[in-house]
Amino acid sequence: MAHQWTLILKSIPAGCLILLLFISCIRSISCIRSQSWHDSQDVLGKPRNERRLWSEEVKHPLDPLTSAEYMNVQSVLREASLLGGYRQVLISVDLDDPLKDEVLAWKPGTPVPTRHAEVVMTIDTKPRKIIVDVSGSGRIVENKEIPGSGYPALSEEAENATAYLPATYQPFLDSIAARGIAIDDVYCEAASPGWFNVSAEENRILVYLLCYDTKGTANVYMRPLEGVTIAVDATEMKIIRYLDVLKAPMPTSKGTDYRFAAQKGPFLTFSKPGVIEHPSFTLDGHIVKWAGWEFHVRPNLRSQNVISIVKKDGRSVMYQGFVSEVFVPYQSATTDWYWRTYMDAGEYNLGFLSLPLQPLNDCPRGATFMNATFAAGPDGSPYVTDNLICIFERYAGDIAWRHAEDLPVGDIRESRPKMTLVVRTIASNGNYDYIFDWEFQTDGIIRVKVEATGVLEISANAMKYVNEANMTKAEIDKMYGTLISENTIGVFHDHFFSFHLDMDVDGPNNSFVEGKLVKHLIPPEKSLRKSRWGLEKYVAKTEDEARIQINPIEHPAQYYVMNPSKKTRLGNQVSYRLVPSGVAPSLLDPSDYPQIRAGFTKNQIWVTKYNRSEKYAAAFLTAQSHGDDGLPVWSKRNRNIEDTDIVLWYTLGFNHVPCQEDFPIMPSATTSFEIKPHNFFEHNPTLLIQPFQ
Ligand SMILES: *[C@@H]1O[C@H](CO)[C@@H](O)[C@H](O)[C@H]1NC(C)=O
Ligand SMILES: *[C@@H]1O[C@H](CO)[C@@H](O)[C@H](O)[C@H]1NC(C)=O
Ligand SMILES: *[C@@H]1O[C@H](CO)[C@@H](O)[C@H](O)[C@H]1NC(C)=O
Ligand SMILES: *[C@@H]1O[C@H](CO)[C@@H](O)[C@H](O)[C@H]1NC(C)=O
Ligand SMILES: *[C@@H]1O[C@H](CO)[C@@H](O)[C@H](O)[C@H]1NC(C)=O
Ligand SMILES: [Cu+2]
Repeated sequence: MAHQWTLILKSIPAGCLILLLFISCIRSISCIRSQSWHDSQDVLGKPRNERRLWSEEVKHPLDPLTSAEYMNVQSVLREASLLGGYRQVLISVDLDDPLKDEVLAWKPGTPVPTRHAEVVMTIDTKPRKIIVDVSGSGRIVENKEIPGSGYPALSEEAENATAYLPATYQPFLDSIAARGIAIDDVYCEAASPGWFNVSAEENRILVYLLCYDTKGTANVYMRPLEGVTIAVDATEMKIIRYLDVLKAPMPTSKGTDYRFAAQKGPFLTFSKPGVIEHPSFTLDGHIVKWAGWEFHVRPNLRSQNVISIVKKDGRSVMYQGFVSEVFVPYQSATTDWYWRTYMDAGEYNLGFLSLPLQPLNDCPRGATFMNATFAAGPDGSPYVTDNLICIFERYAGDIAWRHAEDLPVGDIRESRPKMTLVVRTIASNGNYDYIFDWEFQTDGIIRVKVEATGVLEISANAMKYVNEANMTKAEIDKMYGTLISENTIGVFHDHFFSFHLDMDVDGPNNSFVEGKLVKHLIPPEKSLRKSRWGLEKYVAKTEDEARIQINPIEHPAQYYVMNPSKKTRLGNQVSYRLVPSGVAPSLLDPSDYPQIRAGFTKNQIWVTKYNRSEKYAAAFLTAQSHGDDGLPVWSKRNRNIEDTDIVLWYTLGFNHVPCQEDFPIMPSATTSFEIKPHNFFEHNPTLLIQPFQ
């Protein structure tokens, strides 16, 4: 979930950050407002020790928009009177990818296809997509209402301005007075409320506010104004519904501070890790080359980054991979909690939420950082987020392969180090931080790792609860979570991450294969063995046949994306295998509104026919969406997916039962999956790794 501090922090006017007061907040925001694009460049120009990539040159069709292109968009919009007018809200500007065919046909060194920007706005609350041709002096080539029930991500202004409304709203002032909280200590942030088919809330862009008492702690999320619900119409900038169902005092701030400066020691210290002084990857614009891998990586407002045109040893593996959606439903149905069913990518834009990666601790020494130029509302001015992405070579002490034996002809002691290349981004979604790694291995595996860390969204609805031993079972059930500190409940919730994996294994036309592991009984006359397993492969013909709930115990299987017209020298079908992990069910009922909206969580695997418009699993318009668009709807079209361009969707997840170790800050919880070559190479592709001497 999001809040306005992201937009303050990311532009680093250091003098006006920290205080979480309404008043200083206004100051901070004017700080960023007055900061022009050129100031940002000055920030960027500061000498640093890290290598840094920040290309403002378009060398490749998929390179992100440059500041000049953003400014071109801005002037085109201004000319068309689309900026700042009555109820005209600019939400985002990003590259509109050229057609896949054009990108694949493009040859380095030749002019790139015409560059287009995709502008998302709401005009009189109606979402619109405006495509601007940014070549020459620029022009609008498309300006259309976006179909579908939802809204785009919260606008910067909505996030900002709505958070101030409670300060002048008498019922709210009464609520904080009843809790003994001073208005100057209150901090509110905007959250997207989901959709619950409540007629009073239809056809409005809504923001719900979550407010906290900042007194005595930097860990504001540990001191929520429990019981308070503030629903705001973000267009009218008006509170339309206010509830305070719990006049309870706040939990104490004791023990909530996790900052280093607040710890007393003794500290756990480590010697400085070794540095890979001369990493063996190269960067040319946004193209990364390492150990036979080649791919394009770019910052992206919605999914943080997009990895494109991934090749190994010159052969195509994947056209594009990115985080398609995130879904975090909390498992409490009380009046002040039921709506907390966040979709962080579509509702907030993960790239927009990003704060700069910190050298040394976010990414190891020797990492290369990539800055991002983004543009968002209200006027589409470009701004820079430093260190959005880091790329580094990793040696974690692991082994790529080894073998040892004592032979009459001489002993064998062969072992090869496992080196990998990591592309990392971290989204700071309000209380939570999500670390996304794309890790490329020498053996052809791409490991996609997600780590959730940060601070829990807690409930303070437990004033009399300081020890479960004093509670009845009914009282424990009514916490909908775990007591993680005195009067502090970590509420049950899930984390789902949908990945869009447009696999192009040795070319765009692929098939999806489910290889079922099947038990065979063996008659007694055939063998002393009574059973064995064998592999039965099914090629999915339609989207229907590729909706899979992974169940390794009852339905063991392997999953491949195969190129039906490519075979190895031994006649095996050239494939990449999806190796699932982090399999978690969504236990919400299919009729429950959040589940309708996040229907993609029903299956871990989906395969769809490639369609340029079908990128985001919970639809392009996600906020307050009704589930009338998105992956389940596309899949229901039941298109042919055999020997054609297909997209593999994988949903990684975990059901989070908080525990005391998650307080006051949560140790990283890690999940990952792999895409792994399977009869793609003729033999182990890592034979040529030279051992360390
Ligand atoms: C944020 O809100 C404050 C107070 O209402 C206002 O002064 C400021 O201009 C707003 N900034 C933006 C970007 O809307
Ligand atoms: C929403 O509510 C209306 C009116 O009560 C009802 O007709 C409709 O079926 C509901 N929609 C969903 C998806 O449940
Ligand atoms: C609560 O439980 C703890 C641990 O069993 C016990 O020491 C304490 O006396 C109990 N307090 C009350 C008020 O029952
Ligand atoms: C491509 O996707 C869009 C959006 O879902 C849809 O309107 C269109 O019909 C799709 N085209 C095909 C050929 O499936
Ligand atoms: C891929 O398959 C489509 C049909 O789905 C066909 O039109 C196209 O020619 C094929 N492309 C290649 C490169 O084989
Ligand atoms: Cu969690």
